[in-house]
Amino acid sequence: MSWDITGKRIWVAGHRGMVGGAVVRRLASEECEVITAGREVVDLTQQAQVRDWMAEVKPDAIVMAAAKVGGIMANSTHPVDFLLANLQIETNIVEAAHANDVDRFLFLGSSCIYPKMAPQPIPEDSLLTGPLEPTNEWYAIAKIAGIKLCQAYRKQYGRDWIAAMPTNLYGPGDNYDLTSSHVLPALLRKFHEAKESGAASVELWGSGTPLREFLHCDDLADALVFLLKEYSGYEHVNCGSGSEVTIRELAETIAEVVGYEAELVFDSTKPDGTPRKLMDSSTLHGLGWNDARSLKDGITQTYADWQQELKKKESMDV
Ligand code: GFB
Repeated sequence: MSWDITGKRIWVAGHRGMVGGAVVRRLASEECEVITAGREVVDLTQQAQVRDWMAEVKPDAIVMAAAKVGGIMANSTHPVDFLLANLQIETNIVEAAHANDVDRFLFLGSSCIYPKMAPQPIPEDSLLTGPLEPTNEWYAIAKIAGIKLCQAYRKQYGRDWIAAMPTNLYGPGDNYDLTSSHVLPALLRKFHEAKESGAASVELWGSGTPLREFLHCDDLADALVFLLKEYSGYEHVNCGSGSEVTIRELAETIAEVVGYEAELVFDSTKPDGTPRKLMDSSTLHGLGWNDARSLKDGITQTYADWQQELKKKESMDV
């Protein structure tokens, strides 16, 4: 199938986030109209506001990059926030999308939807075949519900809505708060600050042995626009880079990019989470997309982007 994006009005829900921002950047090179709306315009956790806004704007398509997201610590310490807010956002949007006859809807989940001990690389059909990882089961359940909502609307109303499952993401616009962020931005910041202060060591959480797959958000955005145009199917589609590193190896790569060698100190009181979650992205590759940049290149570009952001903030603070 091919969905013609030309002239279409596409709402990027969550445009201020890392993924939403990447999708807006990617759509700039398409012949379409990009619609965005900040929280001050429509609070996506409020059903009435979403209904009214969608009835007024009537987008042709929605890329669902709005979510309550966070790293392992934020997820495991705020279960209500991650389950409730994400359920509210997705149910409000899909219900209003159906009421306003939105043609294409691309739901975004996460690789944490899969069982903790899923076969690796993780195929899409291992969903719901085993217990989830406890640190992020709340977010995972909300995202699984989103996949099921897309399938339910396809089954009951014939909606050509699809779902994509990204792996761990990083890139411009990421969250660098050390308690709520994901590991890659956290380590970039820790090594950057260690270099500035001359600290002898950098503290990491857990054992350093878990394996993680990473994808730059701009590569994800390119894959998402590809799927929006080319994919129509009941099953969700994994979107990964196909390569994984241990957290220790990630730290060593980040040390190299930042240009600062420090002793790695592992805090074993912090959780490791899922030991491994490399996804099988052969469905996506079979459809025709396989264009992820190398982790080293992605981290190098991300560090340069972040340093620019820091300089801009410093100049504004003066
Ligand atoms: O990226 P992260 O927070 O989330 O942690 P997950 C990945 C691994 O990095 C864990 C270790 O084993 C952490 O213990 N780690 C080491 C650190 N040092 C740090 C640090 O300073 N900060 C952080 N954050 N981690 C997330 C889910 O799981 O994956 C989300 O919680 C989402 O819901 C995301 O699904 C894709 O990769 O473990």
